[in-house]
This record gives sequence, C-alpha cells and structure tokens, in this order.
Amino acid sequence: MDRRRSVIPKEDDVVELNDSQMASIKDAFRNADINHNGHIPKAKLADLMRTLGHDLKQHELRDLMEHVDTDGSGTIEWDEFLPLMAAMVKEKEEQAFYKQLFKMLDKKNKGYISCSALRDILHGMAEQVDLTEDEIDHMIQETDEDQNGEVSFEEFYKLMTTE
Ligand SMILES: [Ca+2]
Ligand SMILES: [Ca+2]
Repeated sequence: MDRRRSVIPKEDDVVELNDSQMASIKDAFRNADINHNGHIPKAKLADLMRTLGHDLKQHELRDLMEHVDTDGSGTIEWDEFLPLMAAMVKEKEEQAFYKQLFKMLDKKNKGYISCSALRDILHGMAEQVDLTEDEIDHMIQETDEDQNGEVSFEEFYKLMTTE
C-alpha cells in the first residue's frame, strides 16, 4: 500500500467549497497572476503555497509541479489552479477535524495515543466496520510506523485518511 498521500487534486474536491473559500482562492489566483494574463508561472507556485500556509515538502512540490500543469503549457491556468486549491482547502479542513479528534482521544494531553488505547478504540469500532482481531493487530502495526508503542498525530492522521 502506498502510504504517501498525494497532493494531486481530485475533481470532486471543487464541489465542496463554500463561497468564502471560493473567494479566497480567486483572490490568491488574482494576486499570483502578476502580469494579469490569466496564468501563473510555475515558479511562483512554491511561494504561493507558502503564502497560503501550505508548507510543502520538496518531494510534494515536485509532485505537484509535475501534475498540476495538465495541458503542459508551462504555466498554471485557473482551470488547473482551482482543483488544486480546492484539494488543499479540503485537506486543511480534514486535518483540523482529525486534530480535534486526536485531542479528544489523547485525554491526558500527552501528544500521543498509546497503541493499547488505539486498540480499544478499534475494538469499539470493530463491530460496525467489521474488523477481525487480526486486522486490528495489522492496523496498529501499520499505524505505529516507528514502532515506539505510541501513535503520534501524524501516524493517526495517516491511519484515518489513507484509503
Ligand atoms: Ca497549464
Ligand atoms: Ca509511533
């Protein structure tokens, strides 16, 4: 299983934007389109992402550069920009949601959940989602990537969002 999350946008991400999200994406595009010719140079993308609070890792940025310019024009047009931003906005929302959830599970505010607590949680879910004991074991093993017996937020987030 590829555990690395893709930054490549999916079509249906766009539909879920609300008005203010849409407006801020439009603003971002207008601001980045410095020559007012309807597109953004690829080189501006990293800056733009940072401005919007998405500090992408080098490999993510490379990934993004390769895929965002779908028509191969060397620049980023609105049609290419919108789905990308929509995906980013959605990811931020998702992250905020899971952060809340993580906080609730991390009752003593230690910054991690123990694997045994995670086991309890999965056990609680097991009937609804049809998990066997083996599957639970496997999930915990996969989740605790660094095998330290604790589940960090990053590990938890991956568990929740990896399909
Ligand atoms: Ca293009
Ligand atoms: Ca861990």
